[in-house]
Amino acid sequence: MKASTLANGAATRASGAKARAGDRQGLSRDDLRDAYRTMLLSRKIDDKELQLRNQSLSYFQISGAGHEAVLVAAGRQLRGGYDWFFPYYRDRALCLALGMPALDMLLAAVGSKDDPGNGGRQMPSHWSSRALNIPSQSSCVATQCLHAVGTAEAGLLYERVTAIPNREAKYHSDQITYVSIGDGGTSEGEFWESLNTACTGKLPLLYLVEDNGYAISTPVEVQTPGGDISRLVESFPDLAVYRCDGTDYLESYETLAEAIAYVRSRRGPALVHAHVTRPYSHSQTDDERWYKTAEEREAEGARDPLFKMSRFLVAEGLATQEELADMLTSVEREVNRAADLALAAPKPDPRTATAFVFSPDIDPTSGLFACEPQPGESPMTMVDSINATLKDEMARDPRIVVFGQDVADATRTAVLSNVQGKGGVFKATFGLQRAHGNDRVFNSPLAEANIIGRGVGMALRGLKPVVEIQFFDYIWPGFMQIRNELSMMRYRSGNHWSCPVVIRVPIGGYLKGGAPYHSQSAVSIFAQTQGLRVVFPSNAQDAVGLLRTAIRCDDPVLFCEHKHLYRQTYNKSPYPGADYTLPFGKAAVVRDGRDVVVFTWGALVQRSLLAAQQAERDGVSVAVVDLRTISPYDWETIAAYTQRTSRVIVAHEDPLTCGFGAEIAARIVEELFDHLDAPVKRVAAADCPVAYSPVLEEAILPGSADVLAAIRSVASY
Ligand SMILES: Cc1ncc(C[n+]2csc(CCOP(=O)(O)OP(=O)(O)O)c2C)c(N)n1
Ligand SMILES: [Mg+2]
Repeated sequence: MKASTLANGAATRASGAKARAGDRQGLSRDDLRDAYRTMLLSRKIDDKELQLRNQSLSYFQISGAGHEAVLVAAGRQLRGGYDWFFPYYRDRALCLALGMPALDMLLAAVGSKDDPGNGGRQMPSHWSSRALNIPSQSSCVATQCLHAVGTAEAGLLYERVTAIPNREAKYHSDQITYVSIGDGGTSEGEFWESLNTACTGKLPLLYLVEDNGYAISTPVEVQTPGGDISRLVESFPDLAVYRCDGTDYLESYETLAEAIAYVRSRRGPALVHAHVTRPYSHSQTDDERWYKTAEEREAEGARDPLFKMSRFLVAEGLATQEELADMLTSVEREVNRAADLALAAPKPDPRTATAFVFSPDIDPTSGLFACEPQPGESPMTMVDSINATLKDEMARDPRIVVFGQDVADATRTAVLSNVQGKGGVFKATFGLQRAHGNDRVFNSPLAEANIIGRGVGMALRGLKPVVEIQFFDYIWPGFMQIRNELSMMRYRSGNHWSCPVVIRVPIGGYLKGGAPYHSQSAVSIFAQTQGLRVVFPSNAQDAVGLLRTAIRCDDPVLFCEHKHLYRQTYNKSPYPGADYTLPFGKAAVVRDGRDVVVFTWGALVQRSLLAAQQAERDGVSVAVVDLRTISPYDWETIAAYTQRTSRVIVAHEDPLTCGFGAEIAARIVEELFDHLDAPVKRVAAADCPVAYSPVLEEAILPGSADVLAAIRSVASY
């Protein structure tokens, strides 16, 4: 019996369909036997991987055992290479049903270079296939939900932004995005952040919650109040919620058919809550007997999807015991053959270990990005220059989308003709929505992971998100997405996938009243994030050139915009033209000198210049070098000026300890010790947060007096 209710306008279905005799959802004998064979194949690959693991021929195993029925039911109704997929690590059976060969899975298990998804870089069962539209999966539970939102939105954007070249080839009007997650994973904020946007945007997104009752050893009642995730999400508007016994193939098939039809017809997102089992413990390092009783395990065993399906096939006269035994033999033969091939396949060349941290195709440090400015008439502030650059780039490339908190002129477009418009708390995005429309410039919810995770999903499908995080101080909820997804995608997939998102972020102090949560600077944390470019302009012209390079290059970029520098007069410059770019990793010698060099960036550039002018009056000739980008940084110029002056200062706004100055100083000492006449000196913020009172702020943040003191100290050493 099937119950159907309405909650907040959303169809909420508690599917109670059972595999009834004669009720086969229109599935033929061959359909059902094929489905069973795929379930069996999934289980036997798990068994083979466990064997390889025990023989130390593979290095990690996590099984899809117990989840096979609902996943084959999904995989046989979704379309690989047509729909988009963000599968959980248990989704082996889904991937097989979509068409992923057993060999590909085993190549991943043995860490072969021929692993076509991840090139031997990511763990097995972390699915990836360009042909099937499965972007490489990380190991973080729940981050994928936001990527799924982004790819679902990307389809709608390709549909609506008619200026995108060749857009018809990039979407289908009935295409859907599938994302799956475990009961434990639904506790993560990113799951809920994704539901918000899936529902507000009525996105064509299908969630499958594979509820096996445990997250490693932690039972579902710890994760979910009431222990029932579908009950919790029933109140989300436009979300169709379904439940099924995910160990029952026919019931799963019927439920997914309804959910998929709902999503394909663009009525909104759907969530299927499937109850499954997990007979092989969490992974090969876990033993569920440590926390499950024998009775519980026995009851689970009776619900094993393979056991149930084989019994059904025989009971219905769809297969004989002998035929099932033959099927098992043929599956085992297929798996053994694939394993032999995988074991014989080449391993990665150790010399490739550091390849693909960044794009091998577009090098933002190259001369291609060097050009002469074509200065306009009047000087512009840094924030206006950023605004003009965004406008020009959006006009040039219709794939660019801009979103973040308060970046739109007005979300409610009806009011646009009566109001001035917001355009960002610093007005960096002012007028972009008016100029380029609300499909391309829009406000996000107040959720930083949502912004970056959606950007990842859109970029995976070839859009160019240029997102804003309102304040650097609040970037941290998005740090998981930056560190583990954005910056890792290309590397972990062996260059099969990339997500070159630009994150613009107002940063820094000197605001008189910014306090601990509007003054932070901690670029070294991002410089330590491999795969991410970190850019930090100090003046209007550089901001234009570096932002344009950030947008046109193929790597993820953290673009730091110093709030205090947004509207100074000393760093204004005429707009250098709609094609002005600056290569990354090329410092600017903003002041030449012979005796001492200050390597710096951001707000410390001007402070160092003032200190250098003062030192000059004392007879010390000081060079000031603005690094402009931190990752990559310009070692060539650092080395040249270290050799030229032999007395080095690194000045920055990050706190002293573990600031990027430590890295530069260490490298100078390591490689250029013989050229030094004095210890390398660092000028930095005190090792404490930035306090509210201007008196305290001044004591904490480095100023020109601090730089001058350092100059005097190294000059007289
Ligand atoms: C963000 C994050 N935290 C912790 C982990 C470690 N971890 C891996 S799987 C797992 C349990 C997940 O449980 P569930 O979502 O129910 O999926 P299941 O393994 O039961 O299928 C944990 C805690 C992780 N991978 N990601
Ligand atoms: Mg679980």
